[in-house]
Amino acid sequence: MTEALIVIDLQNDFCPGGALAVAGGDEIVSLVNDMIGRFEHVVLTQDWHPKGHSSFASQHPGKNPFETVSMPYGEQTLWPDHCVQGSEGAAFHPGLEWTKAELVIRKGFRMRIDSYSAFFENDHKTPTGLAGYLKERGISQVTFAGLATDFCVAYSALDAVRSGFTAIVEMKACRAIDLGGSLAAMTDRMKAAGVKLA
Ligand code: VGL
Ligand code: ZN
Repeated sequence: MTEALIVIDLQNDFCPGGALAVAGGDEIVSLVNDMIGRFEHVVLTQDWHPKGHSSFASQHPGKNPFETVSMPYGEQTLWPDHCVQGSEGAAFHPGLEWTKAELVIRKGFRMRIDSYSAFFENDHKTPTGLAGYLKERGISQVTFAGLATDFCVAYSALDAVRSGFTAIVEMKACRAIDLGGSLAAMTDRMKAAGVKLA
């Protein structure tokens, strides 16, 4: 069995002081660095939106961040402008030891669709290419850490199982946004799908 660590969106905008700060987001950096040291294969994801992305509340007159809109692919939560391509907010946390990463997979770069999962965009159909990459390399088990537990980590773990991988989430190396009970709801969904919560 070959395994990989997938570090989700450990970027400035998701850490305290950032545009979409996750409480305690920066607290996981040293734990994640330890994990990077232990794993042979490391993949990072980077939320990477063009300016004016359709997931930004600023693009929906009358709407505020954390409200939802109906998109052709389903309901979409609206966010403050964050992780704009090339910005400081989109950069990895300065303490993250990212040099060992074999792949950085960027997501959310299509204007009209968001992508929480590292595997599929929010239509749950358009692949990012990550499953093919891992399979071609013989990787069958993936462990997740990063931000946010209840959005990009959870959707990635669910899609990993759906794509045929064994998926583990290292909960202490994740932090949640927790919007309207989303942490409990997504934790239940992960358990029901067979994601292992470590
Ligand atoms: C994320 C909301 C919007 C995440 C990304 O990384 O969990 N959440 N974009
Ligand atoms: Zn985003």
